[in-house]
Amino acid sequence: MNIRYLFTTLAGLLFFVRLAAQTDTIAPLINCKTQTYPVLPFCLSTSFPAAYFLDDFSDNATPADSLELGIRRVCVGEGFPDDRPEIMLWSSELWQHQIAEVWARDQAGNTAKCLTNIWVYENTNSCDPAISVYIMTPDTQTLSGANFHLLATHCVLDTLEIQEVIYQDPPFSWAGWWQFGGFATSGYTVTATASKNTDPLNGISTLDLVLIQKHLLGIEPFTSPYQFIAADANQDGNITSFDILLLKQLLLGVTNELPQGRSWRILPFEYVFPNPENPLSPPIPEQMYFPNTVEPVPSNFVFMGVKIGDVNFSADPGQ
Ligand SMILES: [Ca+2]
Ligand SMILES: [Ca+2]
Ligand SMILES: [Ca+2]
Repeated sequence: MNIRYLFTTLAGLLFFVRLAAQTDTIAPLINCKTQTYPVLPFCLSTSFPAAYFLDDFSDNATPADSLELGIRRVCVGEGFPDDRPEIMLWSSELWQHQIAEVWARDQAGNTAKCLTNIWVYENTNSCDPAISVYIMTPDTQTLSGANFHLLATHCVLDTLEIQEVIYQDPPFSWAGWWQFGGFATSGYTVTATASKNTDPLNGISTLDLVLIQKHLLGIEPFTSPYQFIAADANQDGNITSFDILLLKQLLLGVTNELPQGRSWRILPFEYVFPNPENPLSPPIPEQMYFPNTVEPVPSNFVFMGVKIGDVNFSADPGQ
């Protein structure tokens, strides 16, 4: 075989390889691991590269190490996940089932994907619970004995529901946070509410009725938006003499509950009143809502609890 023959053959091969690359219409081959158990070091949220979740991947024209890989959770996007070569797995997802799609793209732009089941794992058995609930009162005390309800829906995974009575220790401190075990929130739409409907008379005295009257007459207007919420006994968004009448009937024992059977109104702690002149308008939100969560994962649910009728915040939050 002479040198010239070898050169011609190589040139011919190169030509065909290049032609094949230019006309490549064949998608990459990609095989996901069916199940993976990525371990979070030191319980910390950690990124994992797409390749971690693959058994193998190849292409007819593009070398494997030049294939572009991407990963994202199911239900949160379409097409190749640009700028997502890794997936962040959160400490709040420990022990929970996630599904992600892993993608490969060759140099001609052909794509393929596969699905992988992920169980986020840790091997020290010492990770703290990742989800916390805290309910504060307007005078920064800790509300105890409220019902916490969390509903998380997903397009593929089962609906998750948590319903618990939360007991917290006063006074206000991190120790007062009520915590429960890991809970997958990524890719879910999450609604969280809290309610407490015991002891409707808690904190209500004739002094509260006098204070509402003085506010109505403009003698001593409320200074806190939570006083407005407390004064609206029938929860209709207005403070009127009818609210005073309802509270008076409760004090006199004519009735033994507040309208809608409620004792406390519990709203997201971070709610900013858009209209300080009238905090009751627009209507106050009474749930925390996170649509199709990807990141950051909601893991701390902080509420403000206002005792209906108690405008000077004298109610016992442990009662
Ligand atoms: Ca190809
Ligand atoms: Ca009212
Ligand atoms: Ca009071």
